[in-house]
Amino acid sequence: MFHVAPLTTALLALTFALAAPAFAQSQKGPESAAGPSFSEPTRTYQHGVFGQDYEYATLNAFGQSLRLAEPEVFEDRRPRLVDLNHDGQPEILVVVSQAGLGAGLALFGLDAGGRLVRLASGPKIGQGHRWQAPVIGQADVTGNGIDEVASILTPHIRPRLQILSWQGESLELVSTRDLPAGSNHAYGSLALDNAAWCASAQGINLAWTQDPSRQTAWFIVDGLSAHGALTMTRTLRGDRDQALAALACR
Ligand SMILES: [Ca+2]
Ligand SMILES: [Ca+2]
Repeated sequence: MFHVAPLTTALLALTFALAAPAFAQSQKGPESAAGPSFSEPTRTYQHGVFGQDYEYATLNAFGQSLRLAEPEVFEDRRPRLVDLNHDGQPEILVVVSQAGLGAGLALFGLDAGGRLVRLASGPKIGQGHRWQAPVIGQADVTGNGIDEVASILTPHIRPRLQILSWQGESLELVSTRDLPAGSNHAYGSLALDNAAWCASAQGINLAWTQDPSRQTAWFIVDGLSAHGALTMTRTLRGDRDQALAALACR
C-alpha cells in the first residue's frame, strides 16, 4: 500500500528548498564552522547591504545563544572576537540595527556568572537603513590601556571614520572624521574582512582594500589632537603589496 502523506510532505519540503534556497541554506552564517556565529535569519528589517533580504536574530558564542528582542537585528555576517581590556576573556564586536535608527556597534561577552550578555552598545546612526562597517581589529589610540574599536559610517554614501571606546555599558564616541579615499565595504558584497585597525611597528595602521587593484588606502594614525581630533598620515594609495602588508598589521 502506498503512503501518500510522507511523499507529499517530502515534495513540499523539496519545493520549499528550491523556492527559497538562500534563506533556507543560511540558517547559520557562513563562518559558523568555528567560533561565534549568527543564526535565525529574520526579515523584520531587510536592508540588504549584503545583497540579501534578511539579517540575523541570534548570536551563538561560548556554547550559548542570545536572541535579540525585536526590532533589533544583527546586520552583520561575522561576529568579531576582540579583547579590548586585555584580560584574556574575549569580547564579541557586532553590528546591531533597527528600523528608524540604523546601525550601531555592540559588544557581547560573558558576565560574571558566565552568561552570554550584551556588554555595551554604541550610538546608532539615527536613521533607518543606514549601516556602518566595523574595521577588523583593535588599537589603543587614547593611551589608557583599553583598545578602541573603529568603524566606517555609511560606507556606501559618505564614508566617515568612527572611533569608539568601551566605557561601562557604552561604546563612547572618541572621534570621527571624513575619509579622503574609499571605504571598507561595497554595497551588496559579503566581504567584510578587507580592512584593518591595529598596532604595528609604525604606530596604528588603518587600512582597507575594496578592490586590491584599485581601491586601496593606508594610513598611520598618529593619535588624538588636544581637541580630540584624530590625526593621521596618509602613506600611500594604489600600492597593493604595501596595502596588504598594512592590512596584516605590518
Ligand atoms: Ca576582555
Ligand atoms: Ca584606549
